[in-house]
Amino acid sequence: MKIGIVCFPTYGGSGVVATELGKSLADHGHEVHFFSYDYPFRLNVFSENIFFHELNTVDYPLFIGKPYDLALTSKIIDVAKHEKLDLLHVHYAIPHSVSAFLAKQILKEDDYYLPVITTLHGTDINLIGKDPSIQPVVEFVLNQSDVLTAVSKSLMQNTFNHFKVNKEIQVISNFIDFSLFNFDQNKIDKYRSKFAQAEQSIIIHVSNFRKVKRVDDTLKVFAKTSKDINAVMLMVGDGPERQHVEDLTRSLNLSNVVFLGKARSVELLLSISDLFLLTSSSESFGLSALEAMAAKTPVISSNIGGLPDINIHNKTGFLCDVGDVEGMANQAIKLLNDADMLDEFKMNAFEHAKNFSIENIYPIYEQLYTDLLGSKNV
Ligand code: GMT
Repeated sequence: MKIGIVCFPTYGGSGVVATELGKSLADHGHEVHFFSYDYPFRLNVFSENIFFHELNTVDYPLFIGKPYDLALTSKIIDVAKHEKLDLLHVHYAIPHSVSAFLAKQILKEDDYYLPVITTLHGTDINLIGKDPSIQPVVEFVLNQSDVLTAVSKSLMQNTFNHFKVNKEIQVISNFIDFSLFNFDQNKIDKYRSKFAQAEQSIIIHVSNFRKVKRVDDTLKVFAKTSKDINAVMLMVGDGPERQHVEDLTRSLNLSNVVFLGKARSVELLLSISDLFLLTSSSESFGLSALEAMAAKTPVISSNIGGLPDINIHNKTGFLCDVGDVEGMANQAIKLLNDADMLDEFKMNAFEHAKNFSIENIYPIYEQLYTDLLGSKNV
């Protein structure tokens, strides 16, 4: 098959999932064309089956910003026609499914039929998508997409709650490529010693530092935990809240917090850690928590969205109410104070994460494409 994939190139779950799926498709012999405004950061392989199409956005004094969605539409039309794409898979509804719909309509004028799959990821539905300024457009294009998928049951349910969607939404979980987590113990020990002494625990948080992640709660959980536990906190990622959280770290006089920014070696950083914290107010899936578990790191997280499907309470970690800093800190102290329990949770986390391996999820997407191309409705 010749497959177009539209995604954001940045340090976020939807871009990771789209890129890893594209890499797997290429490994299975499909031709994959990525569309994005920059080179996707996880597209770090060479394959004769992978092509990247960067958008050419125009700057013009009358516009507020650059018309990204129009540039994307035009690029899809051009590549679909010349490369003869069989289908287009867009990740994150806004504005990608709008551009996909427009491109599909324009291509129809030339009797070219381009089936579209939209994968819903999170804030495209739960936050920005339901804003009245764009809600009707999002609702319309969701219904126009040939296939809709969501990364969790919770996101599927929220989509039906917020939008009048008149078609099925297939739930396909996010996945993990376990080969990225294959470090030998020497490497882990060596890397760990760069951040912590032997007697110290490492607690980690990875996100894009947006308000929805409630990173100040993460820091407050660490502040309380570190009163009882000798620990270091690694803050990985960057985003709008980072400065505020760094300021809070200083005002709380926390010297053992390290901000690493958009580190490339996230899998290794997760592998040297003892505990992952994710205090978000909304999380449709929580890929970062699943990645932590794939690295044998238990998770203390909020109990919202898709997180309870990944983080099994009292087994792979603990779930607490959003904002329950005290509860999360108490669970962290309990876990980090009990070496046997910690070892057991590490193995439980790893075992549960295996249910989400790419080998389990990839065939579902491939089948979806095959069924779509075989269906009469396209
Ligand atoms: O929707 C977002 O906030 C961005 C998106 C991303 O690109 O990182 O995150 C969402 O999609 C991820 C991949 O499917 C999920 O793991 C995240 O839980 C989800 N984020 C939220 O729901 C806040």
